[in-house]
Amino acid sequence: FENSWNPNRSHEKYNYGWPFVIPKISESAYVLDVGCHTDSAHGRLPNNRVYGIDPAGKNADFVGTILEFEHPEKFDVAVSWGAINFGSQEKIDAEKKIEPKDWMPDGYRSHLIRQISQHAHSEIIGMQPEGNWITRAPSLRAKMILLAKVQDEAGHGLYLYSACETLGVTRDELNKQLHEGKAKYSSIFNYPTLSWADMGAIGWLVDGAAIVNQVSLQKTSYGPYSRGMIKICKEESFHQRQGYEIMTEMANGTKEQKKMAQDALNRFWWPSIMMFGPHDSDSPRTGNAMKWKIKRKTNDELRQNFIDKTVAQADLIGLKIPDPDLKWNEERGSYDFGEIDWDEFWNVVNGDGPCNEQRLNHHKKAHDDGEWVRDAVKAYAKKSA
Ligand code: FAQ
Repeated sequence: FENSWNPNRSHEKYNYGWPFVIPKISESAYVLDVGCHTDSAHGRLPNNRVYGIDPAGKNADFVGTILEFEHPEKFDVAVSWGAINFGSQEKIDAEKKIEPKDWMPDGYRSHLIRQISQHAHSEIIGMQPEGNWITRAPSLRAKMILLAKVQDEAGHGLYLYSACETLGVTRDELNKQLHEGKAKYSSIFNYPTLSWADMGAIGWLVDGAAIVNQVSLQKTSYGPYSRGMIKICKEESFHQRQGYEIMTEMANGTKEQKKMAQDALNRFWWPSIMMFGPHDSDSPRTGNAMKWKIKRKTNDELRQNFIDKTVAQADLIGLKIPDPDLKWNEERGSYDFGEIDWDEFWNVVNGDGPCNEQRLNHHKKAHDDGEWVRDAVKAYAKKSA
């Protein structure tokens, strides 16, 4: 508590900092200062009767928590200015979560808005490649599972948009950024899904990669993002298994089915390992992200972790990872792997992937087609207010 106090706080920055609140307090008011610490509001309200309480306040009128506090008189006003002091680097270092109303550096806020919104857009755009196969699933069981999975992705998008909105940005603004090409979404969703085996490859590899990344994000320093990740990871594990089940069945099926499974692995392997982003040495965002504990592992650490896990899974079902340089490195205790085609990665990130245009147009159309629903909801809310 004492260690995370930020002495350089600036009340001027906040709507409820004392320079804005004090003029609103009448001089005849009896004021309770909750969390007065060592400098209660006495000095700032020289004409008022002020009573300060604080469990750690050596000079408080009452040393203890508000739950223990009893007082014979009634107060006219209660002020509490303590909470805004805890959004410091020390707090992050101490692994305490930053919550929406805490003070945070502008850079931390905008970094989070960027990352969380791009993550949300990925979940939503990510519904399209799999949505493509719902009507063509090979059995009712497969159709129900795929439908549930795609629906889960919509839910993930919504948790993430909500987490992002706690940072002071609106959903409309986020959609606008996506439609104008200012916000990115994961490169992986710009590849086409050509066969049913691609549903297996996406669940196994894409959700598998997403889990590796998101498990580490469960420990991210921003509370709402971290809590969202915990729930999302539970669902992603099911997604990864449904994909691996499809791959296992196809790999053990007819010759043609095994060929389809191998072809899906061949097409999705490299884009999946690109999902983790550029090498650390070429990743401009990693420095701040690690300092602020937004990211808990770097792009290369996560990529390596994913590859090390996945190779054995491919072996188990008799499929071959399409990388001639993939080799166990005894010394590192990890797999060495071949060079990623970074030209392809940046082309896709910058809008020139096989399906970028199609994905974005589809999103815009769905958004426009849904306008009447948003209007109806607003009209109903107005009527019932
Ligand atoms: N695609 O400096 P860095 C899912 C951009 S999982 C597109 O390394 P950072 C589940 C990056 O934004 C997929 N752009 O950046 C699912 C930055 O551009 P900016 C979503 C990429 O942020 C499964 C620039 O390159 N998961 O959806 C990519 O430190 C199946 C420089 O890069 C997340 O978003 C890329 N692959 O690291 C759904 C996880 N990589 O913004 C449906 C959260 C990099 O400066 C079906 N995000 N860029 O203009 C993260 O962990 C990070 O943001 C990274 C990138 C690792 C993606």
